[in-house]
Amino acid sequence: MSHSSPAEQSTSARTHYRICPLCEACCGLEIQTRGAGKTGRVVAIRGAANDVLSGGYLCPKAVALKDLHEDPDRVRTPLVRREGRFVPVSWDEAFAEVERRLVPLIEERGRDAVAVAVGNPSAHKMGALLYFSRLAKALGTKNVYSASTLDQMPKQLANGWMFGHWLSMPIPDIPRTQWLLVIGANPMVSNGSLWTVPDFRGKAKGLRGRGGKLIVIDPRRTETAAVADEHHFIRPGADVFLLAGMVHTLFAEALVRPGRIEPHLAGIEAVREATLPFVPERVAARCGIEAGTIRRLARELAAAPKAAVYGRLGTCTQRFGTLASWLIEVLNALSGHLDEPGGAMFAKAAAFADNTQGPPGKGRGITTGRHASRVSGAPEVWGELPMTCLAEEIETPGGGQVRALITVASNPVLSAPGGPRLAAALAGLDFMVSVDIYVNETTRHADVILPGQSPLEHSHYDVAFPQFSWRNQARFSEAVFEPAAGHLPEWQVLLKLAAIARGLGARADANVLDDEALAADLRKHAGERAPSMMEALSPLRGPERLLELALRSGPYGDGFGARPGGLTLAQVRAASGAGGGVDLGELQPRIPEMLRTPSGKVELAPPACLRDLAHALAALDEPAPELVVIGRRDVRSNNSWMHNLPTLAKGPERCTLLVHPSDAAARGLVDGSPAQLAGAGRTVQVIVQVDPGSMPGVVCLPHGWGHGEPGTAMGVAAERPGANLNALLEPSARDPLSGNSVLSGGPVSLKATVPG
Ligand SMILES: Nc1nc2c(c(=O)[nH]1)N[C@H]1C(S)=C(S)[C@@H](COP(=O)(O)OP(=O)(O)OC[C@H]3O[C@@H](n4cnc5c(=O)[nH]c(N)nc54)[C@H](O)[C@@H]3O)O[C@H]1N2
Ligand SMILES: Nc1nc2c(c(=O)[nH]1)N[C@H]1C(S)=C(S)[C@@H](COP(=O)(O)OP(=O)(O)OC[C@H]3O[C@@H](n4cnc5c(=O)[nH]c(N)nc54)[C@H](O)[C@@H]3O)O[C@H]1N2
Ligand code: SF4
Ligand SMILES: [Mo]
Repeated sequence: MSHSSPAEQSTSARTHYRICPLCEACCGLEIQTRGAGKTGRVVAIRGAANDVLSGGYLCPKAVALKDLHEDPDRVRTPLVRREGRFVPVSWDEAFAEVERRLVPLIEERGRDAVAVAVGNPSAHKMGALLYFSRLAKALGTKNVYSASTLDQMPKQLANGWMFGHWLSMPIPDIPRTQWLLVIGANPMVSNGSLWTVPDFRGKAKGLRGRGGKLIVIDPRRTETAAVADEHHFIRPGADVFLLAGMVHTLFAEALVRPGRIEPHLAGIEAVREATLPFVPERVAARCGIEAGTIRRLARELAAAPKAAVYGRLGTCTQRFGTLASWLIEVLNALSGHLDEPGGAMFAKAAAFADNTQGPPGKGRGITTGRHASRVSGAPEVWGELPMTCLAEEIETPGGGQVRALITVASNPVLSAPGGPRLAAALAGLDFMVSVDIYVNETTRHADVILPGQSPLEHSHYDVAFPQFSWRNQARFSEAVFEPAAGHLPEWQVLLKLAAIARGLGARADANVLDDEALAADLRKHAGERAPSMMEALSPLRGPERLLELALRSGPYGDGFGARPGGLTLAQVRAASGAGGGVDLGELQPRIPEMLRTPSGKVELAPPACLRDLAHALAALDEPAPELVVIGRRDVRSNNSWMHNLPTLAKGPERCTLLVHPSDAAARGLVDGSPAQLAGAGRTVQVIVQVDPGSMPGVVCLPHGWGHGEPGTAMGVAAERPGANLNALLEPSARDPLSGNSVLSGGPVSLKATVPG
């Protein structure tokens, strides 16, 4: 294996296996290192060939983990703002500063005066994900915000209503399907979302190789469309009409055949009635898809023995995002493909999945609207308010006004519509804390920055992603490097902040708090068995202890001795340490066992969806703006924070505006033209890239750019700042059911930049 001379083969050369934390594909990596501690270096990063989920696949981002670990701009010590400048301080000083500023603010202004915002990278850090809720609970604030309302809340809400839990997501059983319709997703680039599917390219090739068919619906001829059998442009935001037209066709042409799950479905007749007006001929113009095509897609779906419809970001980030997410699963159910091998199936995760806990087949279901945002009255959804309400909650005086903010791995100044307005609001806060790894567009406004560890410095297990993985599995990653002396893991940082919020003081011991919280949880859920379980878990601490509990009490677990031979953390550790993980097999049918609705049925016709469908019908004939903007992702980028990694930042300019040749010609633009793109009262400078694969009337700019703001410290990113798409999107444009932002189809105008 090693080609180095004996002298170079120091005992410190090692191979580690680590789940990649950079996107939802969760690829297993093989990381070679040399040395330890401060001098520890990553020598090579490859795909782990025997990984049970990803089988050796990786993308260019994984290699940049080395850059991330070594990035000189990554914050490694707590920072406190003194006289306008960040000064490095000890952890004790940083927490003392938080206590000094936060506690009186809560006493004077009340708990809702402190907002908390959590972002995407936390989903890839076991400690951050498992302990964020402890912080939110300790704060006791209504002002909880996250990236979910810039992303997947519509899908969570629709599936929550239909199946009884927020994370019960049907996913295509891609190794067995013969017909796959992908709507508003680009897994060739994103590597899948709410569908953990490393190497989508290989799997799509397999599907087509066995005579199957892949169809893509997208306003851009994407990288995924390029490997598909068919691609249809759709006008941004029109998915609800296409999908309702397909459901209509299934009923009109007597193609509704749910099959095995029929006895478990409620509301079929209500769906039929509600979709009656959505005749394909009536919706075709709004979609930009011919009526004949809409009917044919419905017929092919019904006729295919194994088929699935999958929708993602593009179907969520629109006015009728919840409806689109709902109708996708209605199509799967009515055509007999829901919960069938080769269809849209549910994973069965080894740990942390609510649809494996409690009595099977029935549950409390979900509720929303337990409170509402103060200014816009937006309903709470899964304990959160829409991210785009944060700025107005800071700006608007009155009782409950937000005066302090804690961000955890969140960069809403770039990732949320109305970013520049939010930045101005943040500048006016009384106090702000960021748990983050960079001084960026958002965290530059903080008074205290508490640095997260490098992902190579802590152990990891994916809490969420096995709940939607293409194959059931359990994998654990040990830390690759020891953290620097005294660098607290994020779970301890969050517990310390929680202790301060609860009035226990900055000196509270995170380990003691952790023991207390777990003991209380066990007393509540395990009753008499609590003391013996606590004892059994005692060798572990923090997130690893929660994981051991979840695995052993999970569906494959040893039940703390009740099911000898069942999973324990030690087993998962051992199997993962060798670079494979535990394979738990292909997806299995799970209805009715996985249902957690109060009725014990799949609720095909949630009342709120039926009501909103009437609004969609009323909006069918609204005039279309002349030019709209959509977003895109790039393999070498990830949302807003990986532009500082040299391996990914080099190469061609990535933040370009794709423009159809006819739209470019009409404005006198050519490839490389500088241009002004305006929307929602703001203008940004862009570079035009003429693209015949764009839909006429639709321009496309990636999000997460707009670096180089004063006060940021990301040197590489500032060299090629790019333009902030979210400056041009209207923050009040939301799907009212889920509170999710409309990121797709915002009206814009475009003109050449006049030199001078
Ligand atoms: N217009 C438009 N806007 C979009 C989207 C779109 O498609 N179009 N996509 C949306 C989607 S899907 C999402 S998920 C959001 C993402 O938006 P955010 O949740 O805001 O995530 P990022 O933009 O990736 O910013 C991540 C932040 O976490 C920090 N960070 C990175 N790693 C770590 C770590 O290990 N620990 C800690 N503590 N901090 C870390 C980074 O420095 C950065 O501040 O953007 C959304 N915004
Ligand atoms: N390389 C890379 N990978 C990533 C990320 C990244 O930034 N870079 N981000 C990660 C995150 S946080 C997420 S949430 C996932 C998202 O993963 P995906 O859901 O695959 O999201 P996108 O790649 O943005 O693809 C969305 C598609 O929807 C299309 N679209 C836009 N508007 C509409 C519409 O109205 N209707 C339809 N039908 N389509 C529309 C867009 O053109 C785009 O092709 O990717 C993750 N993976
Ligand atoms: S696709 Fe790339 S970024 Fe995503 S998990 Fe795999 S290696 Fe990491
Ligand atoms: Mo996302």
